[in-house]
Amino acid sequence: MTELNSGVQRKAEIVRKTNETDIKLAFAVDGTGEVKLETDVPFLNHMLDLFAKHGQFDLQVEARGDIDIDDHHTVEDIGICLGQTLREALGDKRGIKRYASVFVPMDEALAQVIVDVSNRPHFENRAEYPSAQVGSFSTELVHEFLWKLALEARITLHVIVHYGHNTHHMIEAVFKALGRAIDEATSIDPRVQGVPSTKGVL
Ligand SMILES: [Mn+2]
Repeated sequence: MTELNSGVQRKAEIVRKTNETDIKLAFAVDGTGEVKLETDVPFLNHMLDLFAKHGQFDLQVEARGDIDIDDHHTVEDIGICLGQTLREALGDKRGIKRYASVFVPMDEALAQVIVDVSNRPHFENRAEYPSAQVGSFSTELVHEFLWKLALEARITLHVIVHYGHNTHHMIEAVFKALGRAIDEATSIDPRVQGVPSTKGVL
C-alpha cells in the first residue's frame, strides 16, 4: 500500500536570489488551488493562477526581477523555482501514476499537455502563437518557462497547441492543461506498489 504518502502533504519551498531576480516560492502538490501570486509580470500571475487552480495545487510566489531590462529573467527563474519545488515535493515518487495526457479547450483554442514524471528532463514544444506579444508579455517566454520547469523538475514534458486564433486563449489552454496533467501524473494510485518503474527507481 501507499503508506508513505497517506496523510502527508507533498510540498516544498525555495528562496532563490541572484543578481537578476529575488524569488520566494512555496508549492504544494496536494493542495486546494489556494494561490498568492506577487510577481512583476501580470500575465504570468494570470497563468500561474490557472495552473494552480486547475491542478489543485497551492502556490505562493513573491518575485522581484530586473523587468527594467525585460521579463525574461523573472519568468525563467520562476520556472526554475517551480521545477525545483515540484521535484523536491515528490520525493521518491512512490505510488504516483507517473503519466498523464490532458486536452483542454479554451473557446476556439485546443492545447494538449503530456507528462512523464520520469527523472528524465525533456521538453517538446509544438506551439505557434499568432502574436509575439500578449499585452506587454512576450509569448516566446512561454517556451522559456516550460523548458526550465521541465529541466528542474526532471520531467518529460510535451506541449502541443493543436489550433487556435487568440494567443491569450492558446496560452491559457496550455497552462490549464499543464496543471491538470501534473496533477494527474503526480496523483497517488493505490494499485501502484512502490515506484512505477521497471528499474525500481525514478
Ligand atoms: Mn485570460
